[in-house]
Amino acid sequence: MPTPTRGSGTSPGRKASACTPRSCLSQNRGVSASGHPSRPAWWVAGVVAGGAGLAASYFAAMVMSIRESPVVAVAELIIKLTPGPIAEKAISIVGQRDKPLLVTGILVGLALVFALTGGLARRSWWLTMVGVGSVSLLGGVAVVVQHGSESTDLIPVVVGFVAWVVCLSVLTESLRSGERDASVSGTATGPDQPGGLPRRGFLVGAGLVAAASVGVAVLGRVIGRGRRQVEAARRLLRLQGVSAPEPPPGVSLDVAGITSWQTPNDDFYLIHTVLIPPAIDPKDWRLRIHGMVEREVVLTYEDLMDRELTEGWVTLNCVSNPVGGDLIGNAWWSGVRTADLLAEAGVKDGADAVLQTSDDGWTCGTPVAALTDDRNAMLAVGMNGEALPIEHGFPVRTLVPGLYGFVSACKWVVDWEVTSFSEFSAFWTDRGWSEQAPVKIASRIDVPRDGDEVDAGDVRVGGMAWAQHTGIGAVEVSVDGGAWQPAEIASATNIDSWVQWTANVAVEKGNHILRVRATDSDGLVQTGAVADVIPDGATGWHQVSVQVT
Ligand SMILES: Nc1nc2c(c(=O)[nH]1)N[C@H]1C(S)=C(S)[C@@H](COP(=O)(O)O)O[C@H]1N2
Ligand SMILES: [Mo]
Repeated sequence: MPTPTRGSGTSPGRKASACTPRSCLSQNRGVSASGHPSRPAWWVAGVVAGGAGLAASYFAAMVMSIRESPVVAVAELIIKLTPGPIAEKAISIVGQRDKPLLVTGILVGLALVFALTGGLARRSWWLTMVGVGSVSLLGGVAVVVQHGSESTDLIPVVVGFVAWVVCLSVLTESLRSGERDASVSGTATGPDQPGGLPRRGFLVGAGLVAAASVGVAVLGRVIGRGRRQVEAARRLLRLQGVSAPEPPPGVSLDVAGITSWQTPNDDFYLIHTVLIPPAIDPKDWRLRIHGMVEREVVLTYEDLMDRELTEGWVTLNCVSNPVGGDLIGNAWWSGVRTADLLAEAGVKDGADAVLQTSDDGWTCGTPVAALTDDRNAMLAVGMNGEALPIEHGFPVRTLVPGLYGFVSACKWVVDWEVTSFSEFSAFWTDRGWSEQAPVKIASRIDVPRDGDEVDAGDVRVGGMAWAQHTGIGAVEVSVDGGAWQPAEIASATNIDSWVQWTANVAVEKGNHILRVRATDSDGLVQTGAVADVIPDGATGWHQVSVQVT
């Protein structure tokens, strides 16, 4: 971080902070005569750095599909705070262009503020940060008071703030070192001296930052527009046949702090390799089923929706979920059975795999057997009663109960090549993961949490367990490696969803280790042997340590 500099000869601090923008400028101008001809360069640094902050916040807002940039939030706040008569007067003067004019006015005002912070940075970095912080805070407040805002809407403001500070720090540092050189040599070879290296360095730096800002803003605009259109198309969809039931009775135990049985879409874990999820309009979506088939099939979204939908509660697991981890969620999914689609295409003898490709180029290989047996493998269009969220694969993704996501749950799926495992290698298998990967039996303690302090006596322990596509038969807990004690398990409505479990265990004062293990409905007991997530899923018993007082 740059440190406050001398330079003007006046001490920074109270005096500078007390001046109005106008007097600041004139003070600066006065000082300018005393041998520091670089003032405009500092203003330029301020404007370029502030512009970078704006561009970064706009980009973040577009990528996150937040309706608008913080600047628009400020404009809306101003509109809201403007007394009616004044607003009417303004509108009668400028007419329909009131909003673009307001935004332009804010941008011009911001440019002045940016220039000021650049000038201020020369005298006091501390004061500069107060200025930058106040402006960012104003943006944050405007975002928060917007109707229906969420806390994540603040991310673009934070991104903009950081970009602003970083760029201002870098650009002013190059000016500062120029002034330092000048004062050391006692001659006027400051940043504005022709041929002076700091000056050229500064100009190149400022030019690069400005160009990058424009690039980032344009990219944000392109992404934002595509996403907005698809978001709009998604909102307008009325999915015939997609229902949104409540969780079945009995699946939820009354244990404080236990994970909810149904995972809301907003809380559902996200794993994908692309930075920016594809935005696909349903009317542009196609799935081509080809390869070792009797007849090639090309499906449109309408074709899919014309079919009978299958629905069900299914838990989706990530193979990268460590023991006790939370890369897992349970939702109500709606879609078309993959078995029906593959029957239509007619899988030829010898084909044992479907190579699935996403619109983003990601691939996975899924056994034909899992896509055609009696499990409800589906091309999903609905998640918890609404159209798939864009991040979860809108408009269509694959979902195969019992297989980890990396070998089955292709999001934004557009291509199915029916083939054989010996013929290809998919994205994660190229990176050391297994070709085939059924979900392993596992269990997790949610409460108490690792490191919690609990009262001596009976401690209520609870968590989740899953043995996908086999079903959970029993869950047991053990204290300090002692005998396994049976836990109560909630009613399991199906074999593809996780279950909640709970147990009361007696503990005495001191430090204790609680462990859990599950048994599936075939009698297979979860192994305590510890294995890493690579290549086909972690194993081992989850444990927490508690302090009993
Ligand atoms: N296109 C695409 N699909 C993908 C992935 C991906 O990286 N790209 N990741 C997979 C993995 S590893 C998992 S665990 C699941 C996660 O699905 P979710 O993000 O909807 O929870 O999606 C699968 N589908
Ligand atoms: Mo995953």
